Amino acid sequence: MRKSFDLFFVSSNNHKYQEAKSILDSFGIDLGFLKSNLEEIQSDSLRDIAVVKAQDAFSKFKRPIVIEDGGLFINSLDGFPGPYSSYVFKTIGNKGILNLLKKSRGAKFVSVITFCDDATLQSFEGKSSGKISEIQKGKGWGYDPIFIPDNVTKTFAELNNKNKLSHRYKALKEFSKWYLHK
Ligand code: ITT
Repeated sequence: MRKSFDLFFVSSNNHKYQEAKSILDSFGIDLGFLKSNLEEIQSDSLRDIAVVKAQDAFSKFKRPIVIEDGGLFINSLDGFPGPYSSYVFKTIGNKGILNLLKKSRGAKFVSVITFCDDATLQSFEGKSSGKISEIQKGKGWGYDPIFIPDNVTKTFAELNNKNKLSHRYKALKEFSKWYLHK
């Protein structure tokens, strides 16, 4: 029998879903997956992008959903690629980012999780600060092989506890606190 869920993660990115599911599992929330390419407006604000994505997802599926918009913000590049992370990863990728960086390597990942149902629209944010590595290390998705979070020496791709300290973990933790008491 097919399992039914009260809450769905809508995304084109299965990696993000797997991480969100494992994080929400730890808070006792069961998360289903609806794979979809959502509308992404051009904006400097992750929250504005997330809200439009959430409204698009809710209008498509008419069920309680969460979506995420996030990205990698590199300090010495004034926050680039930020909201354009998805596009930049597909074009210049990690190799291109490493070539752009000469000295200052500080960066942060930001995640905005937005919940939407027929009555509520609510966003939650999580940040993970750290730096960009000299070379790619570990086998992970996206920017994981070049991002070293604060207080550790390994990249996200090399860590086995990324889901306990990531930007996504922090945003989903805030979401869970709210969702479980709503
Ligand atoms: P959806 O919009 O369909 O959910 P997406 O992959 O386009 O999927 P985002 O717009 O949130 O998702 O993209 C941000 C990009 O930033 C993502 O494609 C990755 O390249 C990168 N990224 C975000 N969080 C990451 C993480 O935890 N580890 C590695 N890369 C990450």
